Amino acid sequence: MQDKIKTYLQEVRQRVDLAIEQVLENDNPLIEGLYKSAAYSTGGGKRVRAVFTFLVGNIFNVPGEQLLTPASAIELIHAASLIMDDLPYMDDSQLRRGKPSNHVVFGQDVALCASIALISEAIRMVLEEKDISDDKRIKMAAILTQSFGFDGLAAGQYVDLKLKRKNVEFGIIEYINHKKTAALFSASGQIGAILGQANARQIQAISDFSSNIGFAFQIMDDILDVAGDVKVVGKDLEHDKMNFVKLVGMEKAREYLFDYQKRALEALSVFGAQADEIKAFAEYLIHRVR
Ligand code: GRG
Repeated sequence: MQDKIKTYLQEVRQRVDLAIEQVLENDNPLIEGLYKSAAYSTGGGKRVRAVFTFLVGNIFNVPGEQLLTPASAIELIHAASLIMDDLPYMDDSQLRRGKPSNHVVFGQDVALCASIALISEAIRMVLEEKDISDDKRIKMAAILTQSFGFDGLAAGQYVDLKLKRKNVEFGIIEYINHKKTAALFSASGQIGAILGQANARQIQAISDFSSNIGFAFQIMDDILDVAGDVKVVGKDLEHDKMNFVKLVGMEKAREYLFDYQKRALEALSVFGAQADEIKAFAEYLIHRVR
């Protein structure tokens, strides 16, 4: 099953990479630099959020053509957040996806403009997708916008940046991980569920899976931050502001990782064998090396 999921990841990655390349085609020489900066940071990701949208959509037999645009939009938002996260007044990271961070190459001013343009493009492409009904497009746009604002990335990043290092409560860590990382996973899953016209019970199951696996994904990110190989991980290590491993130790962090994975898998029980691919995906996420 792991080989199958890795092949599927590769397949979706290729489709999403192509869709993003097409959406970032530009014919205005005046803003060529802006597009170059945006394109620079949209390439090279694992595309796990897009794949999750596809996997949820597959449970409900949603055609791939309907999933491609929203899945690509999620990846644009994710790329925008990485550009911002690397800025000197945020995480101050020089390396991302194995190459110099966006602001190192294009400057902070351009990096910020590219990031904003990518978020804008993500919402535009979902709202203008012709093959999806108005109702679903509006719901998806609402989910996407919620994922990066006061209830998502920006909120998580704010608390992470302003967190006092000492006496960190677990509730605060939970908040940061849920908003900074799980929020985009949740949006990815919910979009697949909306396109599949899932019922309330199924939406709840996807939401529970997403928040738990998103949390586990962040713990794994923190583990790689401490114990990964910079050449493989492709970003500055020992750099993240709040690190779960530094806080609870490696052994306990691994316990939490498997505990969140278990909770995520339990949430999928309503789907029976239809969720086997998502289960394999969860396994991949927590055993990844980058
Ligand atoms: C976008 C409006 C807006 C706000 C951004 C900067 C910020 C606010 C939030 C930071 C969010 C952030 C970077 C969280 C880290 C999540 C994470 C674990 C990223 C790594 O994801 P991977 O491993 O990366 O999927 P690739 O490179 O494979 O895509």
